[in-house]
Amino acid sequence: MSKIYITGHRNPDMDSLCSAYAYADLKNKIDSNNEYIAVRIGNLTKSIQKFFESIGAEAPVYKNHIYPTVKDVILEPSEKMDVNMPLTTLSKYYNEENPSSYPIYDGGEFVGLLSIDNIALWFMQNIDKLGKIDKAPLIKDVIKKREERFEAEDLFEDGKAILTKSKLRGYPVYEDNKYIGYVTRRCFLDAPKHNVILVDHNEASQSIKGLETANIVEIIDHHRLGALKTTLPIYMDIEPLGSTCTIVYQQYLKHNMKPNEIEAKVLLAGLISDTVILKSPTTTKIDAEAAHELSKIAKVDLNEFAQKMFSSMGGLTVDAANEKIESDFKIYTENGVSVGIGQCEVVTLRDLDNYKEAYLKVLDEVRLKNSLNWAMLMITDVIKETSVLLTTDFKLNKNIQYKKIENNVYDMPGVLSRKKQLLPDILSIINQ
Ligand SMILES: [Mn+2]
Repeated sequence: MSKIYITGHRNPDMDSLCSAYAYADLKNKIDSNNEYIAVRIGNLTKSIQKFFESIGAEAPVYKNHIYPTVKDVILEPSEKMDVNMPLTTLSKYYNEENPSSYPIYDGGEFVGLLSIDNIALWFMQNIDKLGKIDKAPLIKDVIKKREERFEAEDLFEDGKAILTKSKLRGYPVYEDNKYIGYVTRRCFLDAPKHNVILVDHNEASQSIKGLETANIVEIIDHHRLGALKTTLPIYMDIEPLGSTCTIVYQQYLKHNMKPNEIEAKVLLAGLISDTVILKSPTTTKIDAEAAHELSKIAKVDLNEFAQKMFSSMGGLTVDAANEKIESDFKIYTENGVSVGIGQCEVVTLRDLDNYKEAYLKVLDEVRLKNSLNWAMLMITDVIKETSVLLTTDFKLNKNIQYKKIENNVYDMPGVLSRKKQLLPDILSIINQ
């Protein structure tokens, strides 16, 4: 059974988290040959984590990268060899497997790798000293303990480079200070590939680190198609709908599966988050129908559930400025100008004055940190269906068409979508 990771984009939003969660559930139900694991490739705000808990679900687990690691190629023989056994016990294995190293135990505890070099050296030295050898030595007389080791999460390429240069033929591998197996040079002939399904994105630049070393097996998305090459034909479901969760719900229907109550809540959360309670211009009839069917399955009132979700996400506090700006921050480069646009949702903009100054300051720090020319934050009031835009100082600010409230603060009545409304406006300013 192989593992297949399902991930949304970097700086995951609700749609990315929820579609990965629900699609992994569906795939695990319809395909028992593989194990599907929903992951996220960015931080989770505490409020999102709490929201998942409140609906009885567990948010996808964090995964740093998808590069192959040393752990992916470890060996471990089925039979344990003890230091007190005669060396000749191993002859069968050397005859059949020709291992360059062999793990040795002492009463069940791993002690080290016995290498073919240890054995050769022992015989040469003893013949030299004694002239002949009457009796087979015990393994403990021959083995030489070494300090060198790999950690399970060491990258495959790093392990390969180290072992290629090393005098040693094999290294033991440890995880959490516990021996889990060993590797020899032979383990590094071919790099293993992890399998991954991309949801809510399809561009490598927005995806998990190490994607180029992995097999992309499926893409489920509702964004523009970016350039991505695969070696094999893959399954794709890319539709211009309001949320990836809508597409995942349709996948359930295609497979004659009905989401359970928790899955329906998760799908609904992603759907209403991406479509701002079905009000964003990205919303289609299919999204609205899916939302109503899902709220029936989840036994919730759509609007009540949405209010509860958005208010549990919390307002914008000064302390949380970094977290709020960076949790959904997308970087675009156009015509030599790099611009980062964050988006957050609130249930009211009445308290804007309380945190505006602090957010403008942190926004500029985020811009510097990412070496950007320009950074902005779109704060959307999901109840009143309006947004406010904060920007850093930049020469193109003067070309922004939205109504200026004050320096670097703009009113965007009715603007709810970064992708369909704000971004095209900003790109056209850059291209002017
Ligand atoms: Mn989405």
